[in-house]
Amino acid sequence: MTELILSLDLCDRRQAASIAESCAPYIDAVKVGYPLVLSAGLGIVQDLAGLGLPLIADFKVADIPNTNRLICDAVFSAGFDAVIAHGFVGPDAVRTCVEVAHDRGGAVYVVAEMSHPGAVEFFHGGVAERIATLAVNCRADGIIAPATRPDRIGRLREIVGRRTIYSPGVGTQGGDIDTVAGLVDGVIVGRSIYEAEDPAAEAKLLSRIRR
Ligand code: O7E
Repeated sequence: MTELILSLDLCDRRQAASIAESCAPYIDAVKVGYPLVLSAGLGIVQDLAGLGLPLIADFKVADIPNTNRLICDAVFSAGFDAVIAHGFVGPDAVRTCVEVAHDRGGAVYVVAEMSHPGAVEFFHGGVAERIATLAVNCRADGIIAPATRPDRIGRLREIVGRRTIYSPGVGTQGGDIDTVAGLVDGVIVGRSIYEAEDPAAEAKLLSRIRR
């Protein structure tokens, strides 16, 4: 089954909670990042806890090991179930995230390659492959790979094997959900759902990938 993950990039606490609640029957997890936490505060985690869905902290953690440890400790203390980290910071920094997450019963997903056009500037030419290898070596739970470039997902899958691949970039960024769903473990969708006239109806429509 391919998971459908709602990217809740809203800046209003009540609207975010209400959209997440209406979409909950059709989704498998909620991804919360800087836009929502910086606008609404960490209390949003408690608002969303009642949904009974895994909450993924998309803070793209990218610092020295000690700072990564402090960030990840705070993430799991706040009630998140998983954290997204950058891999370009190197194995010691990623391993620290993995240690904290696994100690707390959580998961770490490492960004191997990003979905926007400019990502090719640095991620191509072997870097994404090296980050995916690093994610495996550091025992991360999975990677993030771009729905906008399905061929790249295939290449990164060769490296990570059965580890989880979550993929953002469908809909508004141009990726095709049906093409990508067969290649990954979960598809991350933001604006196509939360900007729809009826977010729950759109989530229900996209939830066909869960079959
Ligand atoms: O384009 P949308 O509205 O469907 O939102 C996509 C979300 O995925 C948004 O939060 C964005 O920050 C995130 N994202 C990408 O779009 N591309 C990437 O390469 C990586 C991410 C991301 O979430 O990384 C961690 C999962």
